[in-house]
Amino acid sequence: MLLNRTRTALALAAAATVVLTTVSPASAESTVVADGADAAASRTDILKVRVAHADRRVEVKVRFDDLRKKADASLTVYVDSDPEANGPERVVGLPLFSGADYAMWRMEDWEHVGNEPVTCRYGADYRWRRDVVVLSARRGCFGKPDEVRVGMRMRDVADASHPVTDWLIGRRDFTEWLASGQPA
Ligand SMILES: [Ca+2]
Ligand SMILES: [Ca+2]
Repeated sequence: MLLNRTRTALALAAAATVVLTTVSPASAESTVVADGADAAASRTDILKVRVAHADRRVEVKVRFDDLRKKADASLTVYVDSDPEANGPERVVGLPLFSGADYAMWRMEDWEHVGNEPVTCRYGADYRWRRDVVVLSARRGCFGKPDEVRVGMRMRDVADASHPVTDWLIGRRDFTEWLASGQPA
């Protein structure tokens, strides 16, 4: 009996340590969204997304069903950084195949604005064998906002007569707002 109580106390102590680590004010806020296999007609069905707002950058990790170098699909990632202005302020278009380029643009009211892509530090890492794409952008790309939230849409036109669209969560939906790890 005494032994059991001791074990419980140890377990509680370990749990408390984990909580303290997670709520540290200097840590980045992150969220994971499981989108599920709701676009199974496409190999690039969005399955799971992790967004982290760190002190210097925003990182978006997307896992697909089956990412291949030969495909006819694209991912559009929307980054909302201003709650006062309708829609996302930035959009990144990424090919979901090998050999094409990605680019970041400005957006207002869900419309592209400007004739030139945004010039700032960002990049995409394609992990083909893991079916993962990681988009990473410096916070300066978004004007170093207090909070960001991210939405995205996959579009697959491999079968032109049956295009497949998969929005994360739902059409024009976003993750929760995520504060930066940067102290105010
Ligand atoms: Ca999905
Ligand atoms: Ca906005």
